[in-house]
Amino acid sequence: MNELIAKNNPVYVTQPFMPPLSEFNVYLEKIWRSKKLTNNGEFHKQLEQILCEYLGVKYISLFANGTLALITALQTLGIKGEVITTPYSFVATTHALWWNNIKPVFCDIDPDSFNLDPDKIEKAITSKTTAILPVHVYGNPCNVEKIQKIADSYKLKVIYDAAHAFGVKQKGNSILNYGDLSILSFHATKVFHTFEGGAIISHDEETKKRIDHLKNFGFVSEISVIEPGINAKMNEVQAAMGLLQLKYIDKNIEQRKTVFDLYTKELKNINGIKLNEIYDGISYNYGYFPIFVDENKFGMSRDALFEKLKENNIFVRRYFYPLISNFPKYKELNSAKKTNLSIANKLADQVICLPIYTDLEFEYINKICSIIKTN
Ligand code: T4K
Repeated sequence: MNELIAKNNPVYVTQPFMPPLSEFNVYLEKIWRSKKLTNNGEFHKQLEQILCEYLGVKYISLFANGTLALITALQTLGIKGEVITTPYSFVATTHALWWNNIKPVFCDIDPDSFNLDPDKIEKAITSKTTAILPVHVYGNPCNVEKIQKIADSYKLKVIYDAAHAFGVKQKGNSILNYGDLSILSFHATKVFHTFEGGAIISHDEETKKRIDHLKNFGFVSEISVIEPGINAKMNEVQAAMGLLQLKYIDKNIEQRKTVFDLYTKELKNINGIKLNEIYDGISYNYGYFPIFVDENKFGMSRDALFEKLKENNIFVRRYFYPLISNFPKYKELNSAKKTNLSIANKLADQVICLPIYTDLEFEYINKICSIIKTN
């Protein structure tokens, strides 16, 4: 029986940041009084405006969740045919293509950033390709310049799944400013959350308007519906949580960095454990702490380590295992063959994401590291 991490108080891969309830109650009282619960309410409007300023982007449209934002982003640009994407992501990335009747074409990833390898994209382009859907996995920026160059020369659209990349900047510029559109997730497990939630970042007013119509059934006025939109609106309680989260976001990211640095210090020289590299010139959000276990060098398999942590009441996640391309719905696709995705398959078999969140106690981090070290 572990004394430090007790069964009735387990450690999870993440925990949402909960602002003081008294502060949330102030928002709730306003919502109660106004009786405006959803459909572009006051808090919704405020959050869109403040997020634009905080993130350094031109236009943002809030959504009920990140998956609906992804599905709508593809609708907004009228994407059809085939889209090149990464198998190393949460299933929602590929599911969004499926929901739009688009064929996913999987492309292998880069072993250091864990993102789509731009050098392998061109080989996957066919006459049916209309877009590229990369993911900034764990908040690591994709090679946005190279991807844009390929997109420009083949006249393809680029939609970034930036679900993990809230606040990430490259040379001072938001990573969300690249590509035609980017989507965010504000799920409870994310660095910034609104219980459930998401957003699309766009770069011009016309596109922002179109997105806003599409997330509201296609309505452009009380009696006019321009096309079959969906109901993907964020409600006022979600928006209020977002406003409150923003008050604490810088401090929260700073605390996450402390956790990230402590893990890095403890785990950086272990034979058979590879860490997520951090590069100069990038502001990270420290949303995830993936480690990659090379069984031959480490002397224990990833899954054995996963079980050992579990026995100690530490519930980690293997993001992203299984690979999306190995799920029954997608595995028969030509591009899903393991020989086409060797790096993604290898990393998916090695990955464990360790617990990381704002108020994770240092003694727990030390305990987790000592379990890993005494394999
Ligand atoms: N694209 C990418 C690249 C994504 O990663 C995601 C979502 C999306 C798109 C889609 O965005 P959304 O439609 O979700 O907005 C979680 C999340 O459900 C999912 O949002 C996220 N990615 C994915 C990476 O992780 P699970 O199945 O691992 O979540 P769950 O419920 O097992 O939570 C993990 C741990 O977090 C739990 O063990 C305990 C803790 N937890 C969780 C929740 C929900 C809490 O302490 N409180 C909570 O309320 O998928």
